[in-house]
This record gives sequence, C-alpha cells and structure tokens, in this order.
Amino acid sequence: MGRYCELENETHWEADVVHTSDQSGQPRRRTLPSKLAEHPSVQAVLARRDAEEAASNPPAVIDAAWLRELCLRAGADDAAAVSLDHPDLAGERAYAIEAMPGSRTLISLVVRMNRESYRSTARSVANHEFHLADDEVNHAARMIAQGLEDAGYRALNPAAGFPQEMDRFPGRIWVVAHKTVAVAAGLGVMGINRNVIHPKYGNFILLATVLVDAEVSDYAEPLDYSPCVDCKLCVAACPVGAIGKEGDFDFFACMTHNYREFMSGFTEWAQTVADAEDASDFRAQVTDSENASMWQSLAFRPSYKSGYCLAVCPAGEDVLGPYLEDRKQYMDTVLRPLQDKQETLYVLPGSHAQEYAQRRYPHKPVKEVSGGWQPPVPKREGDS
Ligand code: B12
Ligand code: SF4
Repeated sequence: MGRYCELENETHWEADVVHTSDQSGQPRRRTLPSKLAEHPSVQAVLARRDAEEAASNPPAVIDAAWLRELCLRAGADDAAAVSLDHPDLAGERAYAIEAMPGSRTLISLVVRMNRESYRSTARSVANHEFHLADDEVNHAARMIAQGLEDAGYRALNPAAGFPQEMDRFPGRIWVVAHKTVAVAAGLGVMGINRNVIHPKYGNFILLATVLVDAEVSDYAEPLDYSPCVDCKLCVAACPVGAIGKEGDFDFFACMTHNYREFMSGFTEWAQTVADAEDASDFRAQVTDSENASMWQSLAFRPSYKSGYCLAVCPAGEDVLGPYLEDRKQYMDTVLRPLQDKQETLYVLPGSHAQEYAQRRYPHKPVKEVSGGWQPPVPKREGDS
C-alpha cells in the first residue's frame, strides 16, 4: 500500500507502515519513504520498538487463554491461575507479598513424573527421576516468568523445592506452598498421603508457582471431588508409619528418615564427625555405604530415602487402570518390592516410627538417630 507524494522537489512513494496498536488500542501509522520502509533493518527496528511499547503498556488484565498457552509452551503439563485474594490462600498472602510486593495472582503449574522410574526400588533411579522433573518444572516456571516479563508484567518464580530460605530454618523455609496453591487453583486435591493428586496424572507430578502483579481474566475453582480412591496403599507403603489412615501426617517420622541426607540429617552427620574420637570411632558409627551416600547427596543432589507414599498411589485417570484390573497383581508389582527392600530406616528414639518400623518391617535394620533437630547434650567431665 502507498500513495504518491511530492516533497521538497523529491517525488516518491510513501508507504503506510501499520504497526501494532497504541495505548488506546488504535492501530498506529508511520509514514516513511517506501524504500526505507521496506528495508529489513528498518522493519526490525520498528517491530522491536512496537513490541517494547506494547510491553510497557500491557493489558491491565492478563488474558487467561494467552496465559495457558504460554504455560503449556513453557513445558507445563497443566496450569491454572488463582487470585492471591482467594480465601484458601490467606496463609500464603504475606509470604507472596514479601517475595514480590504487588503480587496479585498465583499461577500453579504441574510437570509429570515418569511412574515406573519413580516406583523403582533403586533409590538412584527414583531420585534421578525426581530431580529431572524438578529441573523441568523449574525451567517451565522460569520461562513463564520470562514470558510475562517480556509482555510487561512483573513476575517471579520461586524454586519448586530447594534452594529455600535457610535463615528461617527450622521455621517455614519455603517461599510458596505449592500444594496449597495447586489445590486452590483446581489442579488437584491432597490425598491421604498429603500429596496433590491431579485428576488425570495422579500424584506423579511436581509443582511450581509463578507470582505475577496482574489479574487474570478467568480464575479456576478448586475441584469438587478428591481423586484419592482411599485404598490406603500409601499407609501400607511408608516404612516409618508417617501416613495415618485418616490422612494425619507424622512430620518428624518422614523428615527423620526421608531427609537423612538433607539439612537436619546432615547436621547430625557433621556432629558425628565432630564428636568422633578418631577415624575408627567415626567408621564404627557411620557405615561406608552411609558415608558414600552422603557424599553422593552433597556432590550431586540430595537422595530421598523414601517417597513410597507417592510411588504406590494408583489414583488419577491415567494411572488407575492396572489397579482396577487386578489389585493383587498391582500390589505384587508396585507395593511389595518396596516393602521387601532391605534398607536402613532412621527413627527418633522412643518414637511411634521406631515401634512401627520394628513391628512391620523386621527385615529392615532400624537405626536410632537424633535427626539433627536438637544439639546433643554436652559431654560432662567424667562421662565415658
Ligand atoms: C516441607 C516439604 C516437605 C516436608 C513436609 C511434607 C508436608 N506434607 O508438608 C517433607 C520433608 C516431609 C517432605 C516430603 C516429601 N515431599 Co515435600 N515439600 C515440602 C515443601 C517445601 C512445602 C510443603 C508444604 O507446603 N507443607 C505445608 C502444607 C501445605 O502441607 P501439609 O501436608 O498440610 O503439611 C502438614 C505437615 O507437613 C505439617 N508440617 C509442616 N511443616 C511442619 C513443621 C513442623 C516442625 C511440624 C511439626 C509439622 C509441620 O503440618 C501440616 C499440617 O498437617 C514443598 C515445596 C513447596 N515449596 O511447596 C515440597 C512438596 C510438597 N514435596 C513434594 C514431594 C514430592 C515430597 C516427597 C514425595 C519427596 C520424597 N521423595 O520423599 C515427600 C512426601 C511426603 C508427604 N507424604 O507429604 C512435592 C509434592 C508434589 C505433589 N504431588 O503434591 C512438593 C510440592 C515439591 C514440588 N515442587 O512438587 N516435603
Ligand atoms: S495411595 Fe490410595 S489412599 Fe493413599 S493417597 Fe493414593 S489413592 Fe489415596
């Protein structure tokens, strides 16, 4: 398109270059000599300028369909947005505002884990799967935050798991409780095992949350049913009895065993090093395998000792089939190998976990530990 024009004795075609809309939503026209307007560099500069202008004046409300597309393209398997004013998020509000003042919406996202890898009795396989999915969900969250930033919004992506705010430890160290957000956003419901169960993917998901400073045109609502089928396999699978039949959760039982090589278990390991009289005293207290595993956790990524409550869960439309077909076969192939595995269980002395582990799993050695929660009572003179 163009029109004939005479300017300062020069005769040429002027091109109408129509670019993106301005603040009022009206298309803006730039008039340039046609030769210049058609030059690739000029077109690139103008396109970039228009994009920058659009980004500095983003729509006040984010379009929900645009946002969902952004999330899926970033690698999420599912995503939904929830207002920070949602009553179920009252406990998260102050943390979200502290992390990013002006936060208005939380975007919850889900990345699937491969089921068979997570169910493996080889802890290296299950942990590898966990860490790779953790990377994926973190990557997706980062891409979403970047996409929002490019569109002119302020957005922030806290880690899916670690790193966390260790200066608050042993208080709440996580920036956002991803489970609480996912449930409020309708992506699933917490089952008896206290993991969020997605209606399709079951509990084989990791979660992340992106904070953004704008509202979204359409917010999701919590699910009106729980995908948990109340089979209690998670109760039967947990080697330290952390999952109660009614969904009550023994935090210290799980943390002491499962987090043996995380912050609290590591502290106890360091104390053992500090208190040991010599190398042979230290090696009498910590086996070669435990030391090798601690090295692996420090050098690569921390190894969870369990996660069986999640591994055995048959809930979710994509997961449930084999359980419905033959429950005995499901238990023989998914639950029993984890129950039969020879492995050390770490428990607090005198705890319910200790009594439970000894009674239910006599073939698994049970080791008393402090869990690193309390510093040991200082040795007094004369103590042996
Ligand atoms: C803290 C934490 C843990 C703690 C506590 C777990 C828990 N239920 O809260 C420990 C170390 C035990 C843990 C273990 C695991 N975790 Co974890 N964990 C988290 C974290 C950082 C926060 C969880 C949270 O919001 N808890 C509070 C509320 C929402 O959960 P709740 O179940 O109602 O909490 C109860 C207890 O934990 C207890 N409690 C919480 N804190 C404290 C502190 C003390 C001192 C006490 C006494 C009690 C207590 O009180 C609550 C009410 O009953 C999130 C990451 C994040 N930033 O959100 C991952 C997260 C929840 N973990 C996850 C996973 C996968 C696991 C494990 C399977 C890892 C593994 N391989 O073993 C296990 C599963 C244990 C289980 N059945 O819950 C996933 C869950 C995914 C899903 N499908 O839901 C998350 C969301 C990580 C992620 N990005 O995907 N985890
Ligand atoms: S294992 Fe069974 S009871 Fe436990 S959370 Fe999954 S469906 Fe619910």
